[in-house]
Amino acid sequence: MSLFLSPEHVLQGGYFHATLRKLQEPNTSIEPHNIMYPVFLLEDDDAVQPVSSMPNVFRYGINQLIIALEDLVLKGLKSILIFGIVETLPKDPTGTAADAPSNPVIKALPKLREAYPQLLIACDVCLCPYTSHGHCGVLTAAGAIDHAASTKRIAEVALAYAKAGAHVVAPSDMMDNRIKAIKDALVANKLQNQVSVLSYSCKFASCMYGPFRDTMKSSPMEGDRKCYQLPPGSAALAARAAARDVAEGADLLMVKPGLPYLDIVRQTKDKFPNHPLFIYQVSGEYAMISRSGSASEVQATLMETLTCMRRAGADCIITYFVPQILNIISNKN
Ligand code: PB1
Repeated sequence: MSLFLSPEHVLQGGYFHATLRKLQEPNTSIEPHNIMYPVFLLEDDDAVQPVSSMPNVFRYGINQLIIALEDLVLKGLKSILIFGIVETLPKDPTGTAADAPSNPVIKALPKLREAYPQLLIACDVCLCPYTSHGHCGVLTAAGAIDHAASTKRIAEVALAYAKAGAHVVAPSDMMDNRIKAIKDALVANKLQNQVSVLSYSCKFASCMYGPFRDTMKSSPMEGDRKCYQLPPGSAALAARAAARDVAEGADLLMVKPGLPYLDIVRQTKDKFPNHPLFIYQVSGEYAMISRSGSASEVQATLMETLTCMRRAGADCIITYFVPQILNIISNKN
């Protein structure tokens, strides 16, 4: 047996230098267009409220959100995802406030479009922040999801946000066939070439949404969301959900939560390489990383996590860490 390993077994010559390492990590860069900033919008235009369970995350009225976004846009922010929160508007079984003219999202969209013409503005579309029962759809008298009523209602809300100025509507409800209902509504209103549909296609019934539900006051009053969000152990249902949404016309796909579901990210990207794929790094993931150590340790853990998400196939990562990431990118440049 030779004293020397065969040459092809000596790998360190391929990554001893930083530039070589970059060449070994294709498609994992983190640039401003690879991140999307989720923001919470209150009814009170001038309010700013910290989110106790999520350090450095705030709930804003539109006037304060416009101020808060200014520095981030200067640092390169490319896209945001808006979640409306109602405190005075009434909640009811069909989520009437979701597309009421006084809804904070509908009121904010024209102002955001005017303040930041280049910013891509996505709106989460769901009933749970607006329903008295806290579920993401409309319920039957027996308390089950009313499929037809839910998809009709979700499409109505998506169309209202599209008409108010959203570039992207992102239905997070997980109802079957809501993508087709939304696309049909956009086509019927001649908006299909001005508004994109970002489907929360592979969204799991995760226990990592707690901080979000606390700040949104959007937990189900009874039961859970396991009959419409995917079972965490089912890669098969995730594959079928993504195929369903692609067939119904989704422009953009998503896997949510992120880090524990990178196998789903890879399977989705391999199956649908021509659809931009988003990961939602959810509130529970944010809380875990935020508390993972010193500021420098949090930064290192965050960037490693984002690199792994990009390696798994994510094109864009929805993350509450956007301000920190933009600072890291700015400092690098
Ligand atoms: O950061 C997060 O935890 C996001 C939670 C997510 C927002 N799209 C939802 C998950 C849930 O509460 O079930 C909201 C569902 N419409």
